[in-house]
Amino acid sequence: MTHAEPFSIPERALDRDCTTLSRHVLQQLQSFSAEAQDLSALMNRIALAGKLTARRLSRAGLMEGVLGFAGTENVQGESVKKMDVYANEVFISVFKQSGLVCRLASEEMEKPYYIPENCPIGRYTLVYDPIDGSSNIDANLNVGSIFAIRQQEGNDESGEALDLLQSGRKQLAAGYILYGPSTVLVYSLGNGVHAFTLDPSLGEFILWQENIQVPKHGAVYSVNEGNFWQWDDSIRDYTRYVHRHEGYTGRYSGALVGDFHRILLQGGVFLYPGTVKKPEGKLRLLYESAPLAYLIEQAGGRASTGTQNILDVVPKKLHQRTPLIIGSTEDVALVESFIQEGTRREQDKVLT
Ligand code: AHM
Ligand code: MG
Repeated sequence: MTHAEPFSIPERALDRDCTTLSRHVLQQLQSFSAEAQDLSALMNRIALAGKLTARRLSRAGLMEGVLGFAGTENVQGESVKKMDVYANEVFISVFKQSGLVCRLASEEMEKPYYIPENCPIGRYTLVYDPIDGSSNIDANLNVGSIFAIRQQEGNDESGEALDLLQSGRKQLAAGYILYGPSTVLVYSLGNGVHAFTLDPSLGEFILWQENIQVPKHGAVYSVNEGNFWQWDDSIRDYTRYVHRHEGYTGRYSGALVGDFHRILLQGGVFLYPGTVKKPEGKLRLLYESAPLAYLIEQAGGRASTGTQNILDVVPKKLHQRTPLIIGSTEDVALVESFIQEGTRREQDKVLT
């Protein structure tokens, strides 16, 4: 006897198409409370910023003012691309008059941007990197946006946003949007990591994978080996190790979001250690390393500075950089073991 399928294939496809991002957020929070509605609306706004950015990127070569440098430098002395400026403003625009977010802090702004009319009700701060990997834009390669949501604490009358100088454990949610062959949004509200694909014909992010778990180990090591001459001996020793052992493969795209996404799905490790020129590495804690650390922990992986869990690092300033080693537990532990060995050697030298 054959059993009838509970759902026909078209019904299943319809059910899948109806799992939109906003519906998923409400399911995650298991509530229709005002707070849950706010977080759902907030995620929807982030998705809108992602859609606007994806639309502009997809026509980059056909429009004026998309490719190339803006002719300015950001607070960290890096040359700003036109798309950095656009995406930064898109995030601000989507939150104006939303009543949801009081403050936005990004890689492209020295100080947080306030939306005073939202502040009496919108007690959230959005921290974000509008375009991560912007050196890829002019070559039509993948880039991303990274974000985290934090609660605003106190009134911040000084405007210094000192309450943002707390560890990544204070993040209420984090995620990224990857602008690749398709546009993918990955997020967590502290209950697993979930990925959505933008269906351009619907203009909606539709659920693609729920509760993603990173493998304990993967073949990929992802690092800019052009910095070899600038590294500590411990990182050099680690790279020599992977060069000399079977089972490793190098992958580095120049956009953290893309490299992270591959590792989230397939395992492995991404590292951007300190260099001679940038002893704390290149990546910024609040809007690059901490949001991705939140996601990788939710997916069963780890993120480390080499000596400390990224989510435990308390920043001293808004644009603080930190070394980052992130990915599968076993692969992060292997890099850390080389760093510990290096520290032990240094201590031995001091003692002898
Ligand atoms: P950005 O946000 O200004 O683009 O800088 C961050 C990017 C990361 O996406 C990427 O992993 C790294 O910088 C690449 O830097 P490098 O060219 O030094 O390898
Ligand atoms: Mg970045």
